[in-house]
Amino acid sequence: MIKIPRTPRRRTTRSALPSAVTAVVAVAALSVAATPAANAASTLKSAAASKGKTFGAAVANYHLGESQYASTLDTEFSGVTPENEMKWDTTEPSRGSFNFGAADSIVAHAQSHGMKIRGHTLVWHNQLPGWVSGISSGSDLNNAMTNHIAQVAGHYRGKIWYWDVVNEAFNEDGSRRQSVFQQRIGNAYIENAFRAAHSADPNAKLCYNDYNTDGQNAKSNAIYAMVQDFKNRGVPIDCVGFQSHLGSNQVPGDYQANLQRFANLGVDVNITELDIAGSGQQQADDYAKVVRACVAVSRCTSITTWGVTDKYSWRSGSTPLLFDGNYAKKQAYYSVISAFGG
Ligand code: G2I
Repeated sequence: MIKIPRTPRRRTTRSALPSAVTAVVAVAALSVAATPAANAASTLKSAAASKGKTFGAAVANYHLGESQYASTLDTEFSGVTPENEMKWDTTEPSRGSFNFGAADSIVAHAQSHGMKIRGHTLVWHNQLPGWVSGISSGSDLNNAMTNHIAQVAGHYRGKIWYWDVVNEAFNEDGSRRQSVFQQRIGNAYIENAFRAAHSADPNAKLCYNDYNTDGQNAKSNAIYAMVQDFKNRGVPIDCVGFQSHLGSNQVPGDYQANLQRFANLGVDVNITELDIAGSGQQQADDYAKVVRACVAVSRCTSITTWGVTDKYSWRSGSTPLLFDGNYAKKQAYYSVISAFGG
């Protein structure tokens, strides 16, 4: 804490101060004037930590060599999600042949900087290699799926905080997406995947992750029913991920209530892929709403933005992140800090 001496009353006192001291006092007084909460949290991760939360970012391994990218990540974020590197097309491009190089690099970077890791994602209809889609028998596909989970989650055993075990398995109307897994294996594929993940890494927390689930609607209701059923039957599920890819001024009014109703089922809730289109005050307000909701829900343990900088966002035209293309902090950055109470 910097103590600011009281303003000297007498001119003689002031001129007696060495000029270096005068300069320090002047700079301190200026910074106090500019930022009233001079000692409050000054990074995303410290602001989140003050409320017991982790603040993460999706990371692409091939950007880690860019110094501004890595230094922004290392300074501001306490969690990491590999953006593509743990997906099936990368980790098992042909059956039984595994490739962990890029994901291992991200994991090593995260571990050396004390960041928590969200594994993403074991079972998804997208970024799926052709050999998986080509399997015609349900039992063979189930074997391929559970083996994939055993190998990938097994490789990272003990290193993953949360795994997105199954991603985007529902349609907007609450019906099951007709993925190859759904078509060949049927409804049971989701619980089979969770059981396989639990065997492979018993200490990782296991999540179901989806988008357009940010308020109460047909899709989030269907997921809610599934989680309730899993908890009743002892299927190992620990968490629900809310991607929260949002448009401008579209945070649902019941965002917090929706997180809370899932938490009340006995699972953690994570905001897993947050990005909000827009700029300026509107974007800042939208981000603040999401952060305040997470702060208000004790089982909301982490917020992850889907990228570090607008420059590399999957929807960079919407400038949806907290750092602009030059890594400058945006208005939304400051509103996130203050929504955490910083
Ligand atoms: O689509 C946004 C996200 C929705 N939820 C699941 C997330 O896993 C998903 O992430 C995005 C990545 O941000 C993109 O980077 O998933 C996309 C694929 O569905 C990723 O895009 C892919 C491109 O389609 C490929 O052409 C490219 O080779 O990224 C690959 C690696 O740069």
